[in-house]
This record gives sequence, structure tokens and C-alpha cells, in this order.
Amino acid sequence: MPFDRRGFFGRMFTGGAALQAAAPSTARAPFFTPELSKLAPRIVDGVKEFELTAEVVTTEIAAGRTLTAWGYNGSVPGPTLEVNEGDRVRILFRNKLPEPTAVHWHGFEVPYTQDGSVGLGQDPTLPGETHVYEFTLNQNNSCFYHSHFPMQEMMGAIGFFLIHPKNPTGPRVDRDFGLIIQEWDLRPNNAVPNALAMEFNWLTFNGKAGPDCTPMIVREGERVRIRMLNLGMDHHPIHLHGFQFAMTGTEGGRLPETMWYPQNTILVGVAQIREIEFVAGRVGDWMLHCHLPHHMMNNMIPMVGPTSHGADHWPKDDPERKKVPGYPQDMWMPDDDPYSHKPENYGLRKGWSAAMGGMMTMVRVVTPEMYAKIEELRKNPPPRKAPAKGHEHHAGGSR
Ligand SMILES: [Cu+2]
Repeated sequence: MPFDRRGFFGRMFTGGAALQAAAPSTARAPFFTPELSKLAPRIVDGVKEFELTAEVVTTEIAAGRTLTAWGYNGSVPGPTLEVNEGDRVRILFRNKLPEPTAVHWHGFEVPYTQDGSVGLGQDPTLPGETHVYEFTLNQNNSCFYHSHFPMQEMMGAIGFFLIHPKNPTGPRVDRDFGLIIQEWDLRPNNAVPNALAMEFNWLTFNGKAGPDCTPMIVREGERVRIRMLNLGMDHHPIHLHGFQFAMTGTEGGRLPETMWYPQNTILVGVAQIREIEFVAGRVGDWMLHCHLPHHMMNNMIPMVGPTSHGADHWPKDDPERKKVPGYPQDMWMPDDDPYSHKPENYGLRKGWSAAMGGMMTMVRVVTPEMYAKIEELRKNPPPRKAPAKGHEHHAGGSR
């Protein structure tokens, strides 16, 4: 398929800046899923063999807010699997959950007996049992794995599974990120989500709610791809500040450039993957977030106020203000400290955390100097600080 690198898209995205990303290169950008580890295979007679275990996982989705959900290999969502087109893959799947389960390989072109469609292609894997999946992957696209029991899906049982192309097409990206979109209904003093809910008060990218999402760090001028995967009860319109991007791929694979068009908000429907690309042409700390208003906050409660918050943040329990129809609506409660130990947050403006609640992360487009500083901190990160007193609501611990 012919790709014109000097086409209008290149010009639109770069605004005349050097098209560094389109320079020929054979090296592939590493795929990076912030917060989530990669599951390393062992090679057995030329087959990539993975061990995947479904189990109960307790994690922290924001400072002080615990989630006990169902994931894989100690992680919720599960670890990222990454293979190449043409690979033979074997998965030794162990069920450590207290009920039957099965893993569906979502988007895979494999024999139906290996597809994980429980009932049709296989029996459920009972608690304590191991089931072996094996297939050859003659395809290239962003896939995922998940339990094929719907309530288990809502308990978090999902992970990324990327199949890299043998022969990549189109402009090469410098940065390649993956985000898994999930939503949780967590009631007060309860870490176990209500999997039947239709309304959600905690919204996560890769198992973290803002401001606990680790920013994606890129250098000025780099070509960035973000692959967003959604599995929940809502479709999420994801908006990027500061740039126009193009949808360059779906869960079915990369799209030809003739199908790209500019946008800055993209609807990621349930069970879909949407891949966006842009050239990060301008330095800045740019939000990437779901634009559903209720998904831009943590621990959304039926009424925000009146509350008994201290004098240093909003809303204020003030009879005069309460005469104004509608007051109070929004909160403003910066608490940067519990997140200041992350190297990726270095140098953010004071008070940044107040605006970063909910399904909200950042693309930080940085100078070479800032990039070097963050790299240095990654080798030697500062200690973690506790949330400020009275700020437990940030994490929802007190409600
Ligand atoms: Cu949303």
C-alpha cells in the first residue's frame, strides 16, 4: 500500500516541524502500557509459552483507595502480552478464582476450540484447573484477552495482547502506548466493586484513576501512538488537549493513510480498540481524558456538598454562597503530594492534581533537558508522601 509521507496529514500534524517520525528506521518503538507489566514468555521448542493465572487481586487505584478485583498474575487489569505475527503461542492458563472461568482471545483468528468461547468451543475451566491454549497467529493487530463470563469482565478480568506486524506499513511511530479503560462502582468502606452497577464512581486507565495515572512522557517532535481499549458498560469519548490526531487503527489493525482524518475526541466503544497518532509538536502537559462529565472526577457521590471541608479548598460551607442557585457543584482540592514521588510528574505546576481526577491522564511533551531529568529520577525516584490531612475524599477512603 503506498503511503505519501509528504501528504497533507504530515503537514497538518507537524505544522512545518521536521517530520522526524517518518524517517526510515527498522527499530520498532517499544510498546508501553503504563502501570502494567509485560508477561515474558519462555521459548519451548520454538513456541512462545506464557503462564497466565486468573486470581483475586488487591490494588490501589488512587492514593488511599483500595480495589479488590479479579485479574491475572497479581495485576488488574492483567499483564500485557506481546508477540509477533507468525508466532506459535501456548498459554498455560490456571484458574485460581473460586468459580468456573475461561479466557477468550478477543480478535484472534484461531480455531474455535482455542477461542475461549465457553460452551461452544470448550468447557469452563474449574477452580484449581489448568487449561492449555495453543495457536499460531497469522495476523497483526491490537488484541486483548478477557474472561468470557460477563460478571467476571466487570470484576476486571482483562488484559492487552498485541500482535506486531511482520511487515509494518505507514509512518513509524517513536512512542507506542496502550491504555485499558475500566469503570468501577465502589461503595463506602468496600474495596470489592459492585459488578452489576450501571453507574460508576471510579474510572481508570490501566487500573489507575487520575491523578494517580502515570503520565506518558514523549520528546518534542516525536510521533506518538496511543492504543485505547475499552471493556465496561459505557462508551467513552476520549479527548486529547493541544493536538489534532487521526484514528490510525482499530481492534482489527492499522488503517491505510487514506482513511485518516483529523479529530481530537474519539469514541472508544465497548470491546473496541481505537488507535490514535499525532506528532507531539509542542512542549506542554496535555490532558488525555474521557469527556463524559461524570467520568472526570473521582468518587462521584449523589451530592457534592455541602461538605465540611477545611478552609483551604472548595466548596465552602457558606450560607451566602448557598443562596446562589445550584451551589455547590464542583470541588477544587489539590493534593499533589501523594503523587510527587513519580518521576513522570516532575516539574508539573503546583496544584496540578486538582484537575486530574477520574479517567484522566497526560501526555507530557518535554524538552531534551526535562527528558534527561525524568530519566535520571526514574533511576533514583524520590520517596512517596502521604495525602494531606482532610484530603481522604480524593481517594474516597472516608466515604
Ligand atoms: Cu467515560
